[in-house]
Amino acid sequence: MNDTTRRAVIALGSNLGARGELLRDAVAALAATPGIIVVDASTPVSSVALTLDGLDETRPEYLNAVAIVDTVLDPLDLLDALHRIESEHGRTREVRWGDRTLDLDIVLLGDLELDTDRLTVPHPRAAERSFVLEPWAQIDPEARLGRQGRVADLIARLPDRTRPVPGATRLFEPTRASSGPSAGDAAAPAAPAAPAPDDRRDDGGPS
Ligand code: A4P
Ligand code: MG
Repeated sequence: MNDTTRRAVIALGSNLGARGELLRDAVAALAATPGIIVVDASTPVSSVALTLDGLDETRPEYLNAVAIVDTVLDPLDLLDALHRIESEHGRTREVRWGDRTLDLDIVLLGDLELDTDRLTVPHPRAAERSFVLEPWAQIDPEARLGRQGRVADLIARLPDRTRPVPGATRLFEPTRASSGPSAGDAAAPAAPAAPAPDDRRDDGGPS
């Protein structure tokens, strides 16, 4: 931990298991992690699986979402926290870009620019991914991806779109204390939103 609070953007993805529940639990796990305060989180969207061979409609569809957090964790400690949450939610690693119960990526970490063996921020592939940019713009229409510019402009250049999930709800409801444009008070965590009764299902909402 350090004295600097940074605002981070975390991308969540799941295409195996109880996807909607896994994403909601992951946001709750972020909120329960010392040194992390969840500020906001999007509603899950549906996206075709992107594999190393391209978009693959024969693979299970993903639910993707984005969470905005404030954190005093050092970058690698934040990455370790995300890996711990992934492991606790059944994540295994057999194939790169393979099917997974839970993937948590750091899209942006304040204005840090890092390119190390373990961590690259801003995330090097985020600008090409509607499944990252669209849920992000949903909760922060003015968002910027570092030097790559406005998220809304990046979305406009992409060929594909995510799809809304009928009946899905936000993974976290911001409180007045936790919302706002700057990194907040790390001593005052906000509680994750209680799930809607019909939202704790495999797909994040009715089909
Ligand atoms: N790593 C480096 N930088 C970061 C970062 N900013 N955030 C390292 C998180 N991790 C970062 O990741 C491999 C290693 O990347 C980590 O150990 C960490 O040290 P991983 O999660 O083990 O494996 P991965 O996710 O298969 O690899 P990669 O290259 O990170 O994949 P991506 O780019 O995250 O893509 N299709 C849809 N529709 N929706 C998705 O969410 N996700 C992926 C994964 C592929 N296709 C998808 C989706
Ligand atoms: Mg990952």
